[in-house]
Amino acid sequence: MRCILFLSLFLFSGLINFAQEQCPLIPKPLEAVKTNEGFVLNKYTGLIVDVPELKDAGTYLQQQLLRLKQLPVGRASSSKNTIRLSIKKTSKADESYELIIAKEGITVTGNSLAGVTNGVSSLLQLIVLQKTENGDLHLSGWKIKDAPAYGWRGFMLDESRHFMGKEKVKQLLDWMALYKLNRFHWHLTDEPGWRIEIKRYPKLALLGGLGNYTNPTAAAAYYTQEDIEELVHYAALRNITVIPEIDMPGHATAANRAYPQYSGGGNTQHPDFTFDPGNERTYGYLTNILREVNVLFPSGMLHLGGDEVSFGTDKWLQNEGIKKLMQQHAIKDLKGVEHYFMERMADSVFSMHARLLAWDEMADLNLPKDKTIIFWWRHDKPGQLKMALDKGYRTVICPRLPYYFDFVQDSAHRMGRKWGKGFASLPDVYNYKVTTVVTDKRQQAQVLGIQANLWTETVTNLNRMDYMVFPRIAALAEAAWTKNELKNYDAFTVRLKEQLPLYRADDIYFYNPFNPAEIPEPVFFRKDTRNLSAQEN
Ligand code: TNX
Repeated sequence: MRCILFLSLFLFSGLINFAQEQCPLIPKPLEAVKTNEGFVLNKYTGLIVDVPELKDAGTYLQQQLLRLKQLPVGRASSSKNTIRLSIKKTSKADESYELIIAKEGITVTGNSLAGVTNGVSSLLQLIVLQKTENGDLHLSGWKIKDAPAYGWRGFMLDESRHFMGKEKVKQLLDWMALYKLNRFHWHLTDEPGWRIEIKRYPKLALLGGLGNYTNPTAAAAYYTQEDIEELVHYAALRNITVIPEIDMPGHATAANRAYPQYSGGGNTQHPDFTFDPGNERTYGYLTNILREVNVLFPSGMLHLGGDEVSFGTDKWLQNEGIKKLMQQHAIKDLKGVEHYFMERMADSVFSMHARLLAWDEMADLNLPKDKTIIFWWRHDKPGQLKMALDKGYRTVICPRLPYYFDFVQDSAHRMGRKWGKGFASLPDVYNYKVTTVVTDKRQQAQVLGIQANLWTETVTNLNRMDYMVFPRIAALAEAAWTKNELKNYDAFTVRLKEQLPLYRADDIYFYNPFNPAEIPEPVFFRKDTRNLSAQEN
């Protein structure tokens, strides 16, 4: 009995120790050793950026220190009391970094701008977790060596169903960066609304931008090309690549409202759902649109959707143009027409020297595997993932369960999707292992990474968006960044608890997994007062 008591006491104190000593960062780093010499950060601290190549990482750090902590850190000339950003060797794709916080100063070293930016994000997270006392921020000493498990750590936002707006997107990008998520997939077109200005076809935004999923008469909402430039730059400073999605040939209703001459029709449930693959002009029209999009998004990646086309192909069989096309090219069925369409559009994408990204339906085609990336979303169709990998495509893993964030995260929740009884709980998001769906080692190397998708049919306002995103975004980040062997859900929740005050301070209306019954006060998003020091006021 005594022995058991001692043993449990021992284990318990071990647990406390562990809770105190674990590095508070999310996602958990590869290696983090605490030292007993910390650093005092204040307005006298200076920033040294070793090479011009790291200028953006320096700007990101300075702007965030000012915004999050009201700490104006200027460029330094001497090397005392400084944060130094430096590069060891140049290797663009290498996202690893080293962060050392010691008494004499802080250093962030990487092999690329991306790596150093990741290190800056880790430093910022350690900083925002600390309170400022009389203008001083006491940081513990750390030696952190870190590298991601996956190069693709994505988040998708659907702004067609409901438009969230520039400031909310910036906030999302801030959190993505703090958690080292590096791909923002922007679903900008769908049935209810077209959300991107195209200069050659102004009605796309002006007419196509009208309405949303719950209110067809809502005022037009869309991003101007200037907005897009601003957000792409904002993301780039944070090591986030933005990938636009212009969905085709289905989910095209909003576009067809603006330019009905390119509509291929639909049915009563999904009117004007598709573009018209039987009209030769459709290809020129869509290519012109993509040319503008491709310039606005320097990622060199164009996501063309390609999902759920059969939802609205009813009218295709009566379409003279399509009949002719089928005859000319000996196409047997409507699937064949869909594939013909996508192959034509793929040629357009490749002519712009961009890569083609598409949902897993498109794995049925034989597109060039070095220029195509497939997004596996149908968790109930593992065969489709296998086919994509067997064909040699590089693949992003984003199965509905658990990576569709429009699914509820608690069985008691009603607003949001479920799959039978299935939903997307925080532990499911955290514990997901790609290796359970991709067992072959060589094929594992074709997996670029993982991504969560927020579809917004039920996300009618900014509070709802927060509720679906937070804190699952933190679990996603750790699933994408941290090696499976190092992940541990219980240890994660200890660190997650420390993040909740930060969410509160940033006016985020989040789901509290520690107190699921808690209904947060509705918050009014205040873009002008966003900072993470509110808890200190
Ligand atoms: C499927 S995922 C869709 C979306 C919906 C989503 C809702 C995909 C490629 N298509 O159009 O918004 O389900 O969960």
